[in-house]
Amino acid sequence: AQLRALADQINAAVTGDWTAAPLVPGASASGTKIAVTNPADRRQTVGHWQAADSATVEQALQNAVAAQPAWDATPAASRAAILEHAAALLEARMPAYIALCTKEAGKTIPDGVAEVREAVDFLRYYAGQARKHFAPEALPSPTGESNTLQLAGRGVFVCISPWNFPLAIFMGQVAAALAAGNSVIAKPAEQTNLVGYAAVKLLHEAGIPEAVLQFLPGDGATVGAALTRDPRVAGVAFTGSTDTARAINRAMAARDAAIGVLIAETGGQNALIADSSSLPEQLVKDAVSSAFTSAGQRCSAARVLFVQDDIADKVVHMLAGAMAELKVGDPGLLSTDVGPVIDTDALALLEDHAARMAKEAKQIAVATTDDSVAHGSFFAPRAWELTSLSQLTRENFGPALHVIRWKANQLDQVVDTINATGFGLTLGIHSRIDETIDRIVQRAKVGNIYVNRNQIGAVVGVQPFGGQNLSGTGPKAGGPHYLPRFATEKTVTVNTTAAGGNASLLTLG
Ligand code: UN1
Repeated sequence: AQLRALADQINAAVTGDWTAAPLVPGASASGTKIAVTNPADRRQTVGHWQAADSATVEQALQNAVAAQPAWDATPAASRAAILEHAAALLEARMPAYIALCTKEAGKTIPDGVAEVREAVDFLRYYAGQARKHFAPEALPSPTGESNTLQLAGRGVFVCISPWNFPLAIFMGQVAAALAAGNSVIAKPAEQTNLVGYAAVKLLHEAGIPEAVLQFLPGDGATVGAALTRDPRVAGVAFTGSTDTARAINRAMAARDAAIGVLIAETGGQNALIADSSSLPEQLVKDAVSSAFTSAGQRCSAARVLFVQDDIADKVVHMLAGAMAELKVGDPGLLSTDVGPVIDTDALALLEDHAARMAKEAKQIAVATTDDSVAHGSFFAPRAWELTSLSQLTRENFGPALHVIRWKANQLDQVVDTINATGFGLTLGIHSRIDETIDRIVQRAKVGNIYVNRNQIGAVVGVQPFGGQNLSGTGPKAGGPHYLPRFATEKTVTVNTTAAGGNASLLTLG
């Protein structure tokens, strides 16, 4: 009932025409307005956005450089208080932000609730982290001197965010960079400019100065590339594809400037390993949740279920049954389990994959859809049975699950095959044998391991999230090492003797 009341509020919040434009003090508005359509029904215009041109990018960089020292000099506790104020504002306005996530990104209402919740959690978590890490740390101080280690902002940080968590990950990156004393230029994914714009407006209202946090919507080639190759940028936080992370890394390395820092969270080819001791009902429930929640558009989502052959027939049968129950359709309806994929390009890639699977694999199930999906970018959840992981040549970012059987003596080989993809983000394990669980945990080269539960939905501060190798650079978002990576360290040594000179004129070593 509570959720229904919220759904009513959310639908009531969906009015008017949202517009997202660059937020750059001193830049003149220019550029054509581009329509934003609803992924669930492409005939509906949700709002408009305006891309930043190169003069606006240049203005943003100048502003960011000029504004950073004063922001860095603001006590960390004051910066934290502003972020906490933003968290409170966001909590108070949840329905409108959920509505935006639903209309622009096709999020279901439960996903929208989780999205806003996670954004609030990130704001509070990094505020707390700033208070903790920015307190100067006393170091061993021999007689006559005092040594401290202090953190400071690196300078200008660029945050490039994904469309799949347009509010939560956007807010997380920006909050960490701001908390650490950087000025920030935020570039949202092109598919979710409206959500990004609304997030930045909220942070300004909470007290972040407009030149300290600027908003630059635009395409990767114009805006993203111009920012990442600019020597004035000290660091980049990026979440998205591995290929784009590589391009950013190359652009930063080619600059005639100080070596910048790249914090990247990228893709996965996430597996779920189930042995014959696992409980089939629980396994299927968790596999369905991990593979199809958010229409499979989470980098944490399960893509491959490795199931031991003794229970495989039963599990495949139950999986088909569970998938037949999935409701695919309007994300604004509380009864919907699976909404649309983000856009027609994403849909085309998935349809391409389905066409290839039709030739190379055995289809286990396809969820049913009705006429309500005719005008949106919907892909009915599907599962196929493969003979080898090598049949998957890329991350299929959507509701597509693949099943592979394994035999009792092949456990290490299964883990090695998963490691050999080079990705290392999430791994699910379903087993009731402690030795088996320990063996997999020890051998797997992945960032987040989930045992006997679903493998999505890492909670900020509770399950720090992020992968290895092709899946990202670390440190983990929502973990204790993330914020310090946005900062630089200063060791300050002060001579505390009254005379002012060195305590001893003879220095040893
Ligand atoms: C992503 O999809 O980019 O664990 C990250 C989860 C989310 C993070 C997903 N908290 O599913």
